[in-house]
Amino acid sequence: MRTPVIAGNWKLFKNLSETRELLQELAPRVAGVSGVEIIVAPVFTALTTAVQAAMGTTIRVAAQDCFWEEEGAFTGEVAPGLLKDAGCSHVIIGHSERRQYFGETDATVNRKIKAACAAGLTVLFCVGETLAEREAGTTFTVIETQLRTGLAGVTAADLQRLIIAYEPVWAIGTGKTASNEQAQEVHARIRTLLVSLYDQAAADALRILYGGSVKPENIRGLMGQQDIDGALVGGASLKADSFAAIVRFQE
Ligand code: G2H
Repeated sequence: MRTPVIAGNWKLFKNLSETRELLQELAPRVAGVSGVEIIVAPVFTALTTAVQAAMGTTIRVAAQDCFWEEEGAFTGEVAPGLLKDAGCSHVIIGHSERRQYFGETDATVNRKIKAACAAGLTVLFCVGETLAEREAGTTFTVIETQLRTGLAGVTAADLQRLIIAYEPVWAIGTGKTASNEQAQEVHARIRTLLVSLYDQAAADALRILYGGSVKPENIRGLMGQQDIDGALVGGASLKADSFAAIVRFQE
């Protein structure tokens, strides 16, 4: 009942010609796939190139971050409305790399989510625990805080513009994937929390993606879990063959 989402986070890779090339390679490989939402998130400078290259395909374009104000003296920032204007439909907010290297906090994530929803973007809201937090047994408390703070003031109507991505930090770019069961356990806990924050229907409708070393080899097992509704893919989204194989997980 929840349409799966496969999103490629290209991080700081691919210039303009590489962006065009990757989308040209990807488009025929995913043409004809139905019932899966396909998203790619290139760097800011390549967003309009990606939007143009994806025209006429079912591939949608996301930014990797945004600011919470629409305009003003904020040197270096990009407003959600400008992303919409550039043709983006989605934006990733709260990725662990932003939290780890760029001072992103649950409070700034919250402001960004509300601004992005107000601008009409769909948000891929990332949460996840570090290895130290998992080993200390605080995985769920960390994720609960990220969710409660990140979603503060986010209305039930806004929630329809949200996709959550659970990305255990220890599984990102490390080649270590959470086991299907480890991921499912957290996804189920996230959905239960959403029931208490909103209601059962809203929680049932919301897509929760898994992210962290997703590859063609592990996507089927992950997608076989009841509460895993898709994937946020980093490394394996940088090659058309591997990303297309992930998109085509049902075949
Ligand atoms: C997690 C993921 C994409 P990777 O950051 O968001 O990257 O698949 O390379 O672990």
